[in-house]
Amino acid sequence: MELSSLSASTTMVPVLLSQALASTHLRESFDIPIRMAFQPIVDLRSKTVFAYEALLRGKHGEAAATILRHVTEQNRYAFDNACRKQSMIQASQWRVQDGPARLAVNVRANIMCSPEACVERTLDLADQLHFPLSKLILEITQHELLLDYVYLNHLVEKFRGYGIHTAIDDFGSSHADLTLLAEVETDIVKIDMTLVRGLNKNPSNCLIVESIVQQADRFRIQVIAEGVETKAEYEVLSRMGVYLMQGYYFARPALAHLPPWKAPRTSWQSLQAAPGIRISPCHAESPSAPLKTANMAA
Ligand SMILES: [Ca+2]
Repeated sequence: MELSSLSASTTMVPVLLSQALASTHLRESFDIPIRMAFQPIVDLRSKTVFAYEALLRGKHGEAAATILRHVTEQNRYAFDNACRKQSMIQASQWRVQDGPARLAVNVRANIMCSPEACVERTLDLADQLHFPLSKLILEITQHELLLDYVYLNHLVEKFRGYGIHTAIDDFGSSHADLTLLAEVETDIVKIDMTLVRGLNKNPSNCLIVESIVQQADRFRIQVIAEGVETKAEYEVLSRMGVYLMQGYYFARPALAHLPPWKAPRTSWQSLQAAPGIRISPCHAESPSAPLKTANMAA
């Protein structure tokens, strides 16, 4: 593919990119064996799996940290490629591409790892593995997005042109800058588990999440809530109109197969406010009380 057009909007990134590609160190391979655990992101509206996120593990299921400690600036690019390749291999083995669900892959590429090369390499890998591009979601962490919004929008558009979806990952894990949703037009935003966990008992976090949901809705960005572990969290998020969720409440990650998930007894639809009623889901004591903020349910 033609990469030169991607770099036209900035100068800093291409310079560093050319330096990076010139470095022989970045051609190192990543030799530590890895596997991926898959965790479903569920669609509570349709009771289907929206996507499976591939989560890094060691060969025998060791935690991601045991692998990440071997990642250096020199092998980071090879590591990132190895993760995407392994994710697509396992997804192909489990025939993800034959069903409605997508494959969500984390992109850890930082400025030295060339987001442009990430596009090219992802296309090559998908081609080699016959994995349909329309089935891919690339999750890019908020930290990576701080590089250059204009430049990254070019990348997002490039991916979109190939039918690949993109998501802002871990949104709110550091500085939840709502303008980011307007600046970088990804298809999806994933709200970080640090905001989601216990939000039914934390009015501040609840209101932050509600603001993110409202802002995303304005820009027609889909919202995924990460780290949902309890019925109460599920219910508050549902009342906000969030219908894509991921977390132990639905299914834990699995290494050897695509894990099944269990729909909650209380349906998502039953948690929606009646048309015309404005309620705030952030009132833990009296969730049905009339409120200050609008319910985001469509
Ligand atoms: Ca992720």
